[in-house]
Amino acid sequence: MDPSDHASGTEPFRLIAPDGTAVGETGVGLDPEQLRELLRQMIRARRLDRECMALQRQGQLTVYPPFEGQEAAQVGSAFALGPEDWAFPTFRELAAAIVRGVDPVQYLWYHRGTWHGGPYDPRATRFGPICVPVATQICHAVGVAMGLAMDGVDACALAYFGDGSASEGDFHEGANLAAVYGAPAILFCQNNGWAISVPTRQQTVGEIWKRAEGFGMPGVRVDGNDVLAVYRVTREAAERARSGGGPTLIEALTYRVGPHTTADDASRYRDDEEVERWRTFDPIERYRTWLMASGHADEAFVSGCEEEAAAWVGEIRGDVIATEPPPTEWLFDWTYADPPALLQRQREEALGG
Ligand SMILES: Cc1ncc(C[n+]2csc(CCOP(=O)(O)OP(=O)(O)O)c2C)c(N)n1
Ligand SMILES: [Mg+2]
Repeated sequence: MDPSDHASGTEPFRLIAPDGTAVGETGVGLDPEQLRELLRQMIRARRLDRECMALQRQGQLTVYPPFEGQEAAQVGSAFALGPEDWAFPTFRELAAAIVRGVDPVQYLWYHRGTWHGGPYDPRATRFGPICVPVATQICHAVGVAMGLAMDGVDACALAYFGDGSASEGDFHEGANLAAVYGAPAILFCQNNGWAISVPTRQQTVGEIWKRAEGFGMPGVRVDGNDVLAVYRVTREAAERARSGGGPTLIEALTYRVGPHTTADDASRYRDDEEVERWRTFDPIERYRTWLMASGHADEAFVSGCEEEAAAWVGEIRGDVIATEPPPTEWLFDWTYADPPALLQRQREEALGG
């Protein structure tokens, strides 16, 4: 691997090698149906991600940040959380969102511009609002984790963030606070090599997972394209958090094969060769190979997943396009229990009443 690569340095924890062969204890406590479900969710996620790119190009979404290549990191981690646990996403966690049960049509209202910031109810699935200001959601997750502990709730809160976000003050403040208070938090960094056009090696000299020691919490580097390994380290972190063992920092090494967003031309700052090399570490292909070789799935199962995903995405597409703009009064309805006079006046003006 190129020494300047964001995945150089410490070998990550891995259970399945890029060629699909087992290199560790793959018995992670999931039954065959759950093992198949991991593949099904990754296939659905990729199909939906590609459809979102197409919807944006067709003018149906305003802007969209694709996650292709990061399916294992998102599906494996979200799958490891229990129903009472919380997850706080960035703007690139649609795969994690669907695993948590967020309605993808409601999620995509954000990218359609029909409504702002988190149109789904975050409490229903314990999945926080889409968060564009990078790293702020880390503090939200740590705050919620501290609240869960104070309320005596047997649950944890996971914050998703990227390699670039790990340079923000919010990361350091959130991580330190979580460690000092022993908060049941998981700081889950998807190191995908880039923060828009800035490579990871220009963000940090050391390895992100190693910062855990300085904060005083366990840290782990995992192969983010190995869904079983991601599942296992996240589940361990969640169990530790819920049993009073405090926070964990996880660095999942992965790669975004697409552009930063549909507003970005990645060919201006990175080589095609790098993308092609990472395509050979494809998370879905790796897991499919292992799952079939281990006898837990066959061709019929895989093609069934693909057909089901195509039909599911077709419905989402129709529902997204059919979405009417929400009523104007909603703009004024959700901030104040008792709206101040100025807002009342604006509401009357906007509604023409
Ligand atoms: C506070 C803040 N600063 C800058 C930006 C512009 N911005 C959007 S995404 C991004 C890079 C994020 O990189 P990373 O954390 O690695 O996440 P990735 O996009 O790779 O998933 C930046 C700088 C922002 N949204 N918020
Ligand atoms: Mg990044």
